[in-house]
Amino acid sequence: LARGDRARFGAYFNGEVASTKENVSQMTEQTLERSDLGVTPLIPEEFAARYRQAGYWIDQTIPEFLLDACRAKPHFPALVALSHAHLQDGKPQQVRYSYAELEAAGRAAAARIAAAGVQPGDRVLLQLGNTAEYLIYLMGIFWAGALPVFCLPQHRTSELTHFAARADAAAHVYSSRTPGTDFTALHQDVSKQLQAEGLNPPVGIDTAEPLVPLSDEQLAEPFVPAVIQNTDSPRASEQVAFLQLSGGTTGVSKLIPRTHAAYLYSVRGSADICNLTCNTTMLVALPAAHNFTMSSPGILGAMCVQAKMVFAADPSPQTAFALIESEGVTFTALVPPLAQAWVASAEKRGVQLPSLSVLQVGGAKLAATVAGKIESVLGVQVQQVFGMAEGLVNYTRAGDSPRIRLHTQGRPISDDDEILIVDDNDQPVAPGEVGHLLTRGPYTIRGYYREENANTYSFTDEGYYRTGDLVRLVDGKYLEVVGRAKDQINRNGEKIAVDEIEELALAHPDVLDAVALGLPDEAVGERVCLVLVPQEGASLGQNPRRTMHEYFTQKKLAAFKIPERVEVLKELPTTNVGKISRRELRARLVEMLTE
Ligand code: AMP
Ligand code: DBH
Repeated sequence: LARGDRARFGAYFNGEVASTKENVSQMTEQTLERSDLGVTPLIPEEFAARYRQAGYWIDQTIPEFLLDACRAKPHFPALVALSHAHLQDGKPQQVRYSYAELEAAGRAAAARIAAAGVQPGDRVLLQLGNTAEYLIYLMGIFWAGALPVFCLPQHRTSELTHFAARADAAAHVYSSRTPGTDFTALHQDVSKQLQAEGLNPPVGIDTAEPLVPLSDEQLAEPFVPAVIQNTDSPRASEQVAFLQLSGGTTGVSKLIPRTHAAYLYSVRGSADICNLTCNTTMLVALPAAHNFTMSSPGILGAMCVQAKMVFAADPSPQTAFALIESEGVTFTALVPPLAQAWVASAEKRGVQLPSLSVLQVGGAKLAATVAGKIESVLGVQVQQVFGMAEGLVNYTRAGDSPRIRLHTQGRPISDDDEILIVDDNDQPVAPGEVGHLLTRGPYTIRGYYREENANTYSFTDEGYYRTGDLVRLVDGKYLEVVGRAKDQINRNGEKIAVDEIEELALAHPDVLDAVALGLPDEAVGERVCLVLVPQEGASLGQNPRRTMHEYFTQKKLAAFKIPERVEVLKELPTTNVGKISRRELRARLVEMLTE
């Protein structure tokens, strides 16, 4: 590793102005003097010392963890998935990898990524569906010493340009065989957009192109993954390992800097709570890049114990039930609307899933009635998972009573996860009362990546993360999520910040005012609804929904964020005299529109 690279990446986290791209456009809106600009800040040493002492943080990086995982039981089955680099009759072929084969493929991917010019410490946009290449290139990025930025396949130019600029991404990993979208064109569009902003575009890496396998001699060579120093911390394991996305409470998704040691603690803790073993067969049906799918216990949890992973190309009951049967799946995870769809489909078709023992549900609130049906209809135990990419993850446990399992969202992984439930003035509410959930602990971040402004209101002075969730304590230790104070729409577990939608809508020449809101929906949890007030004398056409759909598509926004219902009003209803609270207004409109 060249000294210069280290300094270059270090600069992001220390707030110095060092990199070439750093100085240009976009980022100059931020004050670059603050010493905590990057990680803002890392967990303070007094806490870090405690977490090391308790054995939560061990001196292992994710690249080392991945290598150890592959070498612990090399001949065990690791992965069954579709591959875009291996075709059969022109279609993605199902491939199988043992852990040793996974290591070989991951090292070939690392070689390709390095050959593309990616340097240790660089950030790489990873934008793949649930294919074999997702895991192989994820390992490749880590083993090349780079930091993945977990994008979703649904992201388009609008989001990708933002992430690439914010993370100063060196590469964009995608598949040109992703059905329905031309990713080569998308990559070019993002590059063009970045260039127009005076930024360097990332190099494109198309995973549909087969990897050049390493020779036996190459594989026999000792392999040490590159490790990068990107903060002042002397321990590589306490450096930032990757950037995860937040649904965020305001604006476009923020980047979440997670460190190796803290993240791996949450992974080991999760695998343990979920009783994963090398006999577990895990179906990965939710998008692989989600924090839930990656770590709760998800892909990394499975690798932790050398379990077998089966990737579903989509989470539909048709696809998933067939894989559960053919591969003997024992464990899987869904968001509530999908869990409901599985129950309905199993009921209708009389399907039994005898191999499946646990169905995790998380990402949005699960209704107790649906939780009950999961158990009675599917014959599996439900496990509720209430987590966030910022850190804190709660689980119901196998031994919990049905009352706890069906009606609460569980309790934290760690005894050292600190929970505060407070009122609007940050004062603790009485036990059992509803309040805002604040948290800090051994795997919860203390700040977003390069978001100085957002960090001042997303975190308290004592370093607690303001989750934006309204919760209450049950039996002194379980959390029940009763609502949400943050302005966010939760569609199928995908979080959408309302002001990202509102800001874009307001940029439309015929729009005077706009409020985005989530309307309750059976199929996806919540649908994006946009309430518009047109400019005087302007019209939004015969079909405002179509007008806005075309407009948002032209703005190159991920399709899941595009309003599915558009209402036009002469004026917005006022909430009360004085200051208009948009949140209150939203609540009024939701009430009005769901009547
Ligand atoms: P993010 O910060 O984008 O990772 O999204 C995390 C948010 O998803 C949480 O703060 C909750 O609002 C929501 N969430 C996740 N799991 C659950 C759950 N089991 N029940 C209710 N809300 C959930
Ligand atoms: O919604 C989430 O972000 C989430 C849900 C469950 C999460 O990040 C997690 C578990 O780790």
